[in-house]
Amino acid sequence: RYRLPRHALRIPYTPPTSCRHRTYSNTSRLNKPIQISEAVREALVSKTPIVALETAIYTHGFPYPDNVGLAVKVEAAIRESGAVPATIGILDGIARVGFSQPELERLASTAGQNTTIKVSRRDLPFVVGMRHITAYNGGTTIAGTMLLAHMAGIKVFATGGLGGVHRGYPNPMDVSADLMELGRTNVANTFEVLETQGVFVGTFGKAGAKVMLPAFYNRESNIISPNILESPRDAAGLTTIPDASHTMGLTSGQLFCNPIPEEFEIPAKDINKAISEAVEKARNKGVFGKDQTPYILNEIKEITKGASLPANIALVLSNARMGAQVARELVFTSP
Ligand code: PSU
Ligand code: MN
Repeated sequence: RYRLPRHALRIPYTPPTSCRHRTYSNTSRLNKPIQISEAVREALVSKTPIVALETAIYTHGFPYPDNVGLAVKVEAAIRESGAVPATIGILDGIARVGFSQPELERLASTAGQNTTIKVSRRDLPFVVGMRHITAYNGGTTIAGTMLLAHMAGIKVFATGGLGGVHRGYPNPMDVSADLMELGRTNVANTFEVLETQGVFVGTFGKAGAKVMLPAFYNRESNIISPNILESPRDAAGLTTIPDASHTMGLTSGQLFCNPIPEEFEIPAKDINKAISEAVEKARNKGVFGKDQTPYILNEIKEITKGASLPANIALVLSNARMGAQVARELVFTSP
């Protein structure tokens, strides 16, 4: 198979016609590695509230075709809440900030293909650098998405599940890059699952009440939330800190936790049993690293006979709406 010499990546070069169809993607080598959609650009320029969204949840966290439906619904929820969605992911080897609906449907429908990669911080240079050779598609994880959102100047990001410290740590020593990214990139987030350090963490709830950090499929974990946010405005007030903290040299993110809507909660004893079984099965099968969460999510779906999906959808939509409200407050309160 023809391979492009490494140095050729740096100079304009058109391959001979004879090998073009076999070895080159239809993506021009002169295409910019990062592209921001017209809608997101306009929103940035006009200071319209924007919410960034990840795509690994579609390519690696949800089965097809539910993932396509979810992708479309999440964007709609953000628009209905008065903000502009900026879905972030890799399409044909290009890091995209903002997708059209057909593009979004196309990316989600490539879930499961071996040229569709789960893209965290470490994978970005690979998928983007290889774009002249192989047109990879990719769902960006929270870490990958935060990095690109920050680059584009987007301050609020909504999602479902944050990567964490896998059970059994330090054996295996598997800690998601999501947690490291929150430590160094100042983008605000609404999430569910949570193990973190060095980052502001607050949970939406009533001041004075005992507010627990939410678990994923149910509203309460057994950890008390270090802070309470009474409203999206509280969260926005905190998010303006990045501007101040920038001058102080602080570049960390903030994590705003939003418990799953009550009516979609799965009782802790049921879901914890499913999670333990799924984790156990992953371990026995030797599934590790980036494959672990997708495998476990799929097992939980099987064990709960599909009941985990509506819960997951509900919490993501609820977070999207909350993210939009925070982004709106941020626009109103920012200088
Ligand atoms: N948890 C979920 N659903 C998901 C993910 C986590 O309930 O889709 C995805 C997110 O994209 C998250 C990523 O950023 O998994 C974390 O993967 P890793 O542990 O490989 O960093
Ligand atoms: Mn992980």
